[in-house]
Amino acid sequence: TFRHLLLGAVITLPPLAANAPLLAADTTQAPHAAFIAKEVMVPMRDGASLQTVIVTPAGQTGPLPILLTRTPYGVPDQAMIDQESPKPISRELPSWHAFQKDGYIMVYQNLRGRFKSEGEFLKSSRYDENNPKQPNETNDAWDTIDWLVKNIPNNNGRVGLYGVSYAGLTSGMALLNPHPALKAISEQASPADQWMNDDDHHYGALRESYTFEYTVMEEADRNANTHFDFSTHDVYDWYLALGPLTNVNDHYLHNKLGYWNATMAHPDYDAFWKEEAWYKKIHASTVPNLNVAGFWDQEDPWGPWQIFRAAGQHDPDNTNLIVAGPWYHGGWQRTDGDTIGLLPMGGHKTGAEFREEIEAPFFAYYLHDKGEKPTWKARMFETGSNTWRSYATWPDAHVKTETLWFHSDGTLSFTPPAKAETPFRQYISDPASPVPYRARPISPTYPTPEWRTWETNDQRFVDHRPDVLTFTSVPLDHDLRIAGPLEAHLFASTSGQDSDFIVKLIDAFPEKDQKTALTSPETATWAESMNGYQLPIAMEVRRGRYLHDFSHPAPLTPNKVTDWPVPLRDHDHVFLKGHRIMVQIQSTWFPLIDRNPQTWVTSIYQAKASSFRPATQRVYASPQAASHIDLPVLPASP
Ligand code: PG9
Repeated sequence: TFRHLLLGAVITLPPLAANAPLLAADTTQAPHAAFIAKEVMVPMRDGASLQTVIVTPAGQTGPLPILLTRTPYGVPDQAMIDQESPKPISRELPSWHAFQKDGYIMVYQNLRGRFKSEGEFLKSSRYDENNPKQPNETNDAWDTIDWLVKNIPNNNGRVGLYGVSYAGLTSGMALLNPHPALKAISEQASPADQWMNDDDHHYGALRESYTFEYTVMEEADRNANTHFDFSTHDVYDWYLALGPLTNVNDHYLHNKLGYWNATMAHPDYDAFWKEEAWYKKIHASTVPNLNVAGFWDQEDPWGPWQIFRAAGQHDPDNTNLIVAGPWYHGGWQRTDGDTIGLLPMGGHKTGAEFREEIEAPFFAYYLHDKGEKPTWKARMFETGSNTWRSYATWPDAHVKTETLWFHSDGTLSFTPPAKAETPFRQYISDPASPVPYRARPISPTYPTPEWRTWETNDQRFVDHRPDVLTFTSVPLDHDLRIAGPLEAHLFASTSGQDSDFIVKLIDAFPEKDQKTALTSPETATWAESMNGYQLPIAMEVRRGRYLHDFSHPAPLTPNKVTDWPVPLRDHDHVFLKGHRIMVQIQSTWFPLIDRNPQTWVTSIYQAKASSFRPATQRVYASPQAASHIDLPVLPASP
């Protein structure tokens, strides 16, 4: 089998997180309703049929709307369904329960090329409106909806489409040519442009560990979610020993996985990646859409904001909405959301509140004519104050930009830097000893739980490394509320001809923080405390070769001070009085981001080991070269 071709290096395990199987027998609680599940093959326009499960409430009396999810990660086949019978089949995700109060016919489908669905797996968000025969997720959604409304007895002619991540992408892509029966969508954590951000790259810097491991997971075996079997407990060691990226194919994949090959063949933002940027084809709100984003989403934190902004170009009926909260990838579906990592949410169950008070009413309004149309544009669970906020516009009209300036003595303040004797701070970045992106040992991406919450990890694990700069403010004398998009501007140089800068904006908790210290210190370990915690609020990487043109990379001039913008996405957070604002700067983030050789090569993916060299990095804080972060500040909460 193909798995053996990978030098016996791959094992199969049940998947977790956003890519978990969609249905599971509900053995944990007494059935509050019984369902009848049936597997069918739904024909697409090119002749391929897709494996689909229809779950209908037993004893359904009147017509019901259909809620559809389209996934690459597996739905149960008829044999599994029969085995579970007569137990009810229940949706594994908690939102199933919120939806059932209103009543839906739930439909789950495997994408083409996955499990029993025919055709080739696309792993693509291409859509050519001039080629109606093209196999793509927009056309497959259209054909599926058309078949469902014509073939499922007792449906009310209205379809909703929703899902997280890949299933968010397949929901969002239906916006490009919606079937007339499609009345509501909830795109949740959908990627929008896999070169610019989200799963596979951030502004052209490769998400090395994610892209490699995900490609193996989805492409090694069409009938399984496959996990690469690392030979080390700490994958940091494995990726370090791997060396240049050419070794992935030379030693492990042997050119067998199409998406990895395509990624290696297209390092720059060329026609291949531009065609994948499907959200750019959206110019108006075509179908009511509830976009959902997590502030600590470790996979697709960027896409929902782009889809929301694209559809917001023309939205006279306020049908294009966004919800964001303190969630890891899919956390709003999988947990109650009373904490993320160690961070408590002030008694709120943010996930349950989202599902019951926002998501279910949204679909009930558009598919059942129940309740009220949402009057807000954006709903955010603001962290720090731990409060749900409704906004009529995003960002709010009262937002004012305040600039946080870096100082060469390692401080941060709202006062611009004065002339200093040494107007910069510097470090040596060595690709042979890269900064880990989370505390070692680093587990594989899937299926371990650590991956989900790493973006909330305490950054003290790298504080004081000689290749990490830390800038810190004095304790705040008032609450500082930020709500909107942030951007850092470094003025920086490298002694190399290419390099990366990573910016982390951090909320540094006080050493003795009564509010958020754990309530039962007798049972907590020393590490399980928010005292002195360095909580990342925003983190991002920017690669030097693409500073001026994403499509045509160019070498940097060694030691020349360069304006280095680093977008830090949208956030809604209060830095509380007594907390300090902190910024960390580093040039490696491994193995999350592939290493930059720091010498000039035409493609980093073809670089030889000898091209990777240390470089001296400088971050400036002078009146002429004043590194800073622009913060969207709102008047303090009432
Ligand atoms: N982040 C995953 C993914 C989505 C779309 C494309 C590729 C990967 C996921 O969780 O589904």
